[in-house]
Amino acid sequence: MSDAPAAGVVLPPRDLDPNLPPELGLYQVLADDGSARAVTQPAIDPTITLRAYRYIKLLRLLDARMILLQRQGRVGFYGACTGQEATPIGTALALAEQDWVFQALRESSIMLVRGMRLSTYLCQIFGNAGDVLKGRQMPSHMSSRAVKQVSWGSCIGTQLPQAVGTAWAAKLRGDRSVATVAFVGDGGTSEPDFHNALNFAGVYKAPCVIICQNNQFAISVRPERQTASATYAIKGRAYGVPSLRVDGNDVLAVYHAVAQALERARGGEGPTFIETLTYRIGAHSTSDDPSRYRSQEEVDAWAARDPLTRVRAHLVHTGLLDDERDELLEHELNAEIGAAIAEAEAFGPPDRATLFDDVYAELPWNLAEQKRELMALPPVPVAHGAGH
Ligand SMILES: Cc1ncc(C[n+]2csc(CCOP(=O)(O)OP(=O)(O)O)c2C)c(N)n1
Repeated sequence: MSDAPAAGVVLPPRDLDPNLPPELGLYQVLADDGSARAVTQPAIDPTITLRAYRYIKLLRLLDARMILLQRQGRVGFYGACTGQEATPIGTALALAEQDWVFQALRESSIMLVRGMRLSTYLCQIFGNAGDVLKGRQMPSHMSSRAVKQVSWGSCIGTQLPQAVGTAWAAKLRGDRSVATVAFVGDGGTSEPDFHNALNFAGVYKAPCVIICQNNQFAISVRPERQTASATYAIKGRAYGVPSLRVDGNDVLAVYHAVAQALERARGGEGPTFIETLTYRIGAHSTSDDPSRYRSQEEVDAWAARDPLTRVRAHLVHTGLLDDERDELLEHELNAEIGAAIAEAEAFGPPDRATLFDDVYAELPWNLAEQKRELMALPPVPVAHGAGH
């Protein structure tokens, strides 16, 4: 069999010259050949590696379950992170408690790593009475003040100026401990907000980290139709923002790069821009069929560098994991997910009176009248778990 890819198949880069500048190179900790070797040796506590594996695995299993629930009509929409888990999980493990996160579509899971209960997280996906957002947001557009994560607005890119502004505000207040982290997809880099945010962050040295998950697609649009730049990371250079490209399928590389960027931010050195090079193994969302625009051969080539198998191989290699412990973990995680779904789905829909909350301190007369009329109506029967 020839090693040459079929025409049009985009394969992951290999054997990049280690002397390339960081915006053009590819920072790795784990080798990408499945050998489980570490190619660089940052001192990473093994408990971080074990937590990274646990959460990537949780997210992989959770995404699969959520897609099934969506297909069954129990969830309205879902944006999976399959194949890209190393970016949110590696980042989450590098954050300090006081940091704020401004997510795009595929980073809600950071809230789980930062302590949100799985059933509370799922209540947001169901949009029910247990949801801290009162059922007002789409699944995968979640947030929680308790874990300092801000909801995504769905307009790609708007979260970036918000994150830079929040970082700048912390700096103006003289609080050196807070940094913000914002995410954007490769498609989002074509939005004006991306450029506004990077420019402002660079000029005012805002303590933030902006992370572009280059998953090779903006729905069906590929990087070569998105940019003529050699990499996304190089765009940061134009704004005077230190930038680097990281292997987004290597959770230890993401963790280490983000931890260093956060340290720079807290040290008063300003922003960092990180491109994490990865691949969206799943569909764009539950409303997409990727077989219309890419081949299975390409998906398989990237799947061979799966972030889950890579960190697993490393843990086995270093004696921290074996098949038996892994099976036990999988069993535990599936049980945890099953119990959390049952707990979350037991909630009914949000109380209709909450429709009038959180906008006015005192309801204007016309809304007060509408509320009275709505509350006088008989209850609407809602099929259990199918109100979406
Ligand atoms: C301002 C704006 N334009 C267009 C869209 C429609 N849209 C939704 S998702 C998407 C692609 C996003 O791709 P990317 O930023 O690479 O993120 P990914 O979904 O791949 O994680 C587009 C164009 C949108 N939501 N907002």
